[in-house]
Order: sequence, then C-alpha cells, then structure tokens
Amino acid sequence: MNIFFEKDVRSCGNPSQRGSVLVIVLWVAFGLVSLALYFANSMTSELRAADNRVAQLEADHAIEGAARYAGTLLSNLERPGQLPELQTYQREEVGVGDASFWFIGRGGQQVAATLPVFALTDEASKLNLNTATVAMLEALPRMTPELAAAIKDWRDEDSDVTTGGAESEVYMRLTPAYDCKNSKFETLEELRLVVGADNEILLGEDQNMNGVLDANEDDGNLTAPIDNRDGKLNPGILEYVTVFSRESNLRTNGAPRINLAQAGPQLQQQLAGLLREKFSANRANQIAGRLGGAQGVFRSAIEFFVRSGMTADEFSQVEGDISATAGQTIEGMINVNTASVQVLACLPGVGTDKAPSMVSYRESNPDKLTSAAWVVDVLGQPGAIQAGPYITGRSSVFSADIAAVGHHGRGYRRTRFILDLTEGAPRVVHRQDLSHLGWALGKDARERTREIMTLLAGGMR
Ligand SMILES: [Ca+2]
Ligand SMILES: [Ca+2]
Ligand SMILES: [Ca+2]
Ligand SMILES: [Ca+2]
Repeated sequence: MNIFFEKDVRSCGNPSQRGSVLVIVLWVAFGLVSLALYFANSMTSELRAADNRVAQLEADHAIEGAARYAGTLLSNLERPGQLPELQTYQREEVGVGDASFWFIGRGGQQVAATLPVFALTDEASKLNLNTATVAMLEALPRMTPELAAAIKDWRDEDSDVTTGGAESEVYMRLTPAYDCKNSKFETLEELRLVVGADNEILLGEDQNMNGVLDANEDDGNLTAPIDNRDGKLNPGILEYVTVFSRESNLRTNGAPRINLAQAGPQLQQQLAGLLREKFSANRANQIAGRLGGAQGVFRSAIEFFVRSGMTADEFSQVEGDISATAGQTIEGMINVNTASVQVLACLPGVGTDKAPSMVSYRESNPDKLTSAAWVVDVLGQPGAIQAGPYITGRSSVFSADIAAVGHHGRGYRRTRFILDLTEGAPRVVHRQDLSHLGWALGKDARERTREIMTLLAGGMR
C-alpha cells in the first residue's frame, strides 16, 4: 500500500508542481477556447461580408431594373419632350424583390435643403460645356474667368489661347504632361483634366453630388468638405453643367425642320407651307402677311415667334417644326421649363436679376409651359430675342441617378444613367458608378435602414 502511495505521490510531484500542471492545462484550455472563439468570430465576419456582397449584387440588379423602368417611362411620355409628372411614376424606395431603389432627383419641389428630391432629371436643364459661350460659363456660381476660358480652349479646335485660358503649352508643363484636347467634351469627368478645375469649383459643398445638404456639408471645417455652415447647399459647377443635352432637328414626320437661319426665298415658301398646314387659311395668311415684310432670317425660333405675332398656343404647334440650325441634331439648348435659377442666370437677356422671376412665373403658370414662348412675358421682346438662340421648351436627353440597397438595407450602390431619346427609343449613352461617393439618400432613409439593421441584430441575439 505504502509503496503504491509513495509511487503515486512521486508521479504527481509535490503540491507546487501539481499547481503548475494545472496552470499549464488551464492556459492550454484557454488558448483552445480563444482559438475557437477567434475562428467562430472570423466565420461570422466572413458570413457578414458574404451577406453584404449578396446585398450589393441585389442592389446592382435593382439598379439595372430601375434603368429599364426609366427607359420605359421615357418612351411612353404623355407629353413628348417633357419629364413625366411626378405623381405618374414610382421614384422613392421602390421594392424589387428584397432590394429597393430610388431615383435621386432635383427640382423646385425640394422642401428643405436637407431633404432629397426623388425624380428623373432633364439634362437640358443644364448648361452644355460644348456650346455655352465664355460669358455664359463665367456666370456660373464658383466659376473663375480663367476656368471658363480654359473650358473654351479645351473644346475648340484651334490653339489660340483665349484671354486667361490654356492651350497645349500649359498642359505640356504639367506632370504628367498631356495635350489640350481641342475637341468636344465627351464626359463630365473630362472636366477634371482642364487646368483650374479643382474639387472646390467642381463639387463645392455637395461632395456626394445629391443636391442635398448632408451633415458633413454644413459643419464648417469640422469634416470634409469645407463649407460655410449657412444651412444652404452651395454646390460646385458639376451641379449645373452637362455634355449630353441635344435634341433632334427633325420634324415628327422625319423631314428636317425648317431652318429659320437660311437665306433666300425658300424660307418664306417653307414657312407659308407650314402655316397653311397648321392653321386656317385666314390665320395662315394673316401671320404670313406679318412676316412678309420681315425679309431675311431669324436667329432663333423665339425671334420667329416674336416677329410673327402668333399666340403662344400657336407657337407650341410649330415649335417642333422650326429651328435656326441645319444638321440632324441641335446641341446644348437649355430647357427654360426645367432649368434652375443658377442656369437661367447664365443666359444672355436674363442674368441674376431676371432668373428668379422666370422661376416664379413657371410656378404660377404651369399651364403655359408647353413651349418656350412664355419667356417673352418675363423678359420682354428684346430679352427673349437675346436668349432665343440658347433656349428651348423641350428635352430629348434625361438622366436617371439611381441608388439602391439590397436585403435589410445593406449593400448600398449608385449608378447614374444618361438616356438619349433623340433618335426615338431611349438609348443609354453614358453610365457612371457613383457608389464611391457614399450614402446619398439623406438622413431619413439612412435612419430607416439603420432601424431595420438594429431590429435584425436584436432578433439574432
Ligand atoms: Ca483649343
Ligand atoms: Ca450632399
Ligand atoms: Ca464640412
Ligand atoms: Ca452652405
């Protein structure tokens, strides 16, 4: 017995040794548990990451579906050339399976600077970088005279430096060096290559390009971007410019529009024909008689309207049959029915003093927005004739800035599509992934998705 007892004691060592063994065993056990917990945790994060990827895929699919929906809406417009009425389509948190999408929009219906507008938008509501004059570009908020001149030099074919502008000589001194393009802008992003176009001018306070005053855009220098903390959104020029706006220069029957700028007797014959086609013989003669004395050409459809003495209703019947240019398309005309105050203010004959009156006229006379004729009421005849070569009352190019989330509000994605109807059916002529700009749906939608996530996290515990 004693021998056995003694052996047992020997095999286990003394009490302090036994304690050490216990400590080692405990450490090993602790290590194993930690390892197990670590793997369990990393599996959860892997699962979560996989779940996020699934949500992103759902969001991407919802965006493709939304783009098709936008195309369908635009090919079935009740009033061709005009954006569909807001109440006629779904724009906000539209469910597609487990995903939802939003059309991030703009417009006068914005209730507060911090609240987003959901809508399709009109590219013709913006100033076209390829057709705007230097003076028009200069009138944009935040624009510098140097950048306005450099934009003209970038797109014009010659290498003559506009005062304050830049041609290849300047670009060749940069690192890396590149040539001045000397042809038209094809995308808006190209503007970043033009000398003097920095983020402050391009984006201003609206760093996520959603037309909404987000928290970081109204906190001064606390977080990027730098802003003036005035409770209003002061965006950069990207808010107001496009390179895509154009409209067909064909009549609905496919024939070229009557070119009001052509010289010679042919113009009068064509106009007489058009008037007979649209109005009674009496009225056609009356208008033709008024135009008869006015030999020569017109610089714009609006000038024709003013000189013809026809009514705004009559003008809206012929607006799509006349233009002051030759060629298949008319580029860069600004739609006075949808342009913002800032864009209207760039027009000759308008300026910052009359642009707000144009917007308030639009709000109080929605029934008059069937053409651009109403501008005569606000600008007077000389002002309307000055603005005439740059304005239109219709649009053929629209954009759908689509944001979406997958299941449980996860996997946020955003893509902007440009849809061109110039040749009839809508064609996607440009698409740009804007997901990297971060959340663009405003505070309310974010809180809703956060609530869903919190509820789910609670349910999982
Ligand atoms: Ca040039
Ligand atoms: Ca913003
Ligand atoms: Ca800030
Ligand atoms: Ca501000």
